[in-house]
Amino acid sequence: MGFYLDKSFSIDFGTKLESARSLILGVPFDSTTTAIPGSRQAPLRVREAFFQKETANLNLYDLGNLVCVPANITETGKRVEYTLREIRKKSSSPIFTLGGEHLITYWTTKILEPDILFVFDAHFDLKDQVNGEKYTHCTFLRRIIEETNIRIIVVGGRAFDDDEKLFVEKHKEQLIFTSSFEKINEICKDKKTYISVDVDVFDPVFAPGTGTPESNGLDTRQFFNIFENLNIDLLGGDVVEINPLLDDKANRTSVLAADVLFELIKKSQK
Ligand SMILES: [Mn+2]
Repeated sequence: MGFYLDKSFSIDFGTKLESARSLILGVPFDSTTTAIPGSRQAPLRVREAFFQKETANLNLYDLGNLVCVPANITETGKRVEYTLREIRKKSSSPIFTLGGEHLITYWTTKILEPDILFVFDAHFDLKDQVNGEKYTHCTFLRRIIEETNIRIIVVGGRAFDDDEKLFVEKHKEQLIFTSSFEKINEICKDKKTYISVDVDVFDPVFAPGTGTPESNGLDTRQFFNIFENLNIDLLGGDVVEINPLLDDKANRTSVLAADVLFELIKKSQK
């Protein structure tokens, strides 16, 4: 293992892959980004912020960054899938991915095979294609619904077109919109769950550093309140769409993403 992993910017937590209880993987890929690219810079910036967190009581291992192929969706996808399969041979611990763009979730869930995919996102990401391309950060959730039986829970969705709305109407069994943690806990009971957090779920006041911001989003208290009350069995997750090139001087969005990652990892070690 290791051919597609670059350890140059990984954090040394003093642990071993085989014995760690949670794993971190960076996937610096942003080639299908429709508005403003730059999320490939995020794994580095978010790690910088994460390094400041109180991780002493956590048992985690940083795998480094996947070596992506810019502008090559197919090859990058193959590498993500191959690498995750190789990691799985050595560890069954939950894997948390730092994007990069949201298409990454399509690849990671394909290998990790959760029962439930729980998505925080301003966008539905249910478009059929973007200028003819089927696999993009605007279409990934539609592909997952078409290709798998994974049940999807969406929190924070507020940006969509008529076609996406129609798709939602047709897939009400598989695709659930709710922000009630009681309902979410009920759906996730005894199921393997994967949580994907697109930082544009937050209001741009809290997360300005993202490529496709949408006003009227969640505030941090609303988000962490849902999060704290979740009682779920996590097999992995991701934090995506952070664009450090659009962030403020305090790296506000990367700091928030590091906080989200921290909470995900804590939840996986309960
Ligand atoms: Mn989004």
